[in-house]
Amino acid sequence: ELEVETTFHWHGLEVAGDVDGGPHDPLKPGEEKVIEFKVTQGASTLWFHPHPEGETAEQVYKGLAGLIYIEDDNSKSLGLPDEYGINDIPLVFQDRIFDDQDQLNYNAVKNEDGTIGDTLLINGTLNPKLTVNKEKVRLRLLNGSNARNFTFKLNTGDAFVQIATDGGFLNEPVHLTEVTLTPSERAEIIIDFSKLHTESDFALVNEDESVLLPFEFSKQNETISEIPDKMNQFVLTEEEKVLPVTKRIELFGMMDMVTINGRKFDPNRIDFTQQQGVTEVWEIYNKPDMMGEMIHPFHIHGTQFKILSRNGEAPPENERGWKDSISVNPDETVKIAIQFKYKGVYMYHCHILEHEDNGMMGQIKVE
Ligand SMILES: [Cu+2]
Repeated sequence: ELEVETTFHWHGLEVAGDVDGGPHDPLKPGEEKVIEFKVTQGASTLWFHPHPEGETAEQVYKGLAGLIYIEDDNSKSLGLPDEYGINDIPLVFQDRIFDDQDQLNYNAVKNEDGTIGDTLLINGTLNPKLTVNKEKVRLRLLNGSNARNFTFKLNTGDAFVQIATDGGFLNEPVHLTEVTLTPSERAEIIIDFSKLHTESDFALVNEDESVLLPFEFSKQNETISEIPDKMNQFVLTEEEKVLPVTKRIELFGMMDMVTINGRKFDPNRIDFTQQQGVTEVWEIYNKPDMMGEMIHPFHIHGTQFKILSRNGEAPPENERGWKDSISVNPDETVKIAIQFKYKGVYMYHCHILEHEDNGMMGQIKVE
């Protein structure tokens, strides 16, 4: 019922290009469409948002985004906290600016380098808080912001456990005191509220200690859940480790001067091709600009990939799992092993949404 064109993109789903909801598949005002696909990947927390050419940032900013849960036999048998809203909590983090009429006015606050808000919404809620039992609680974190990065940590400095990346469970739980998510990245974490050193003023905070989500405790009965030692069978094969680089991606620029491999998006140009089911190694480089430098979160449609290295080093433990988006730091080179299960034309792009809209995007045809 929108007055503008939109598309339905399933971020992280492995589906054929013709149902992926890229800018080639607009739905016009008043049109209806049935989009069908079969889910053929493992348990994970994915999301959906529109992807119309040049208009993605505004539509996401105004609220068109949500989570998708995939469950499977493995996720149901692990014994992880899984009571929705009780000890399995979806948390979508988005920053916004409200005008003096308390409205979202995207065009008044739009920044070509990524719109940053002064007000945090979690699941669309202002001043949120979360009431939990003193038990293990699973938080499914999505950075759904247009451009802001978040570093999640506890104000007490306590550790927590990361159990899943963008595309599924890690093999083993990873103990951390903070986790950074750039736009579109997800992490599932478990906080053990029965082992805390404090009773009050407990909160999830950002890198600068600003409160993101305060916790309160209820007096209900807790569930005893364990975090298993082994959760998945993610493998980096010997073959994948020695494959030559066959595709190079260079991210460059700021504001509306952003490019990939020196070019802006052209819907009529296919930038790369790859064979269905064949693994290739891509090298992604964030080339610093004389004017400045910034992290670009890089996303590829229609697949989940594996990080081989960051600047030649093995990725951190909490990135040794399926990914569909990666933060690429200035002057950093990231190598990934990637294959596509299905055919079609897919986008790859910077997930700072204004950079995407400004043409920091390319197309790969899988044949
Ligand atoms: Cu960017």
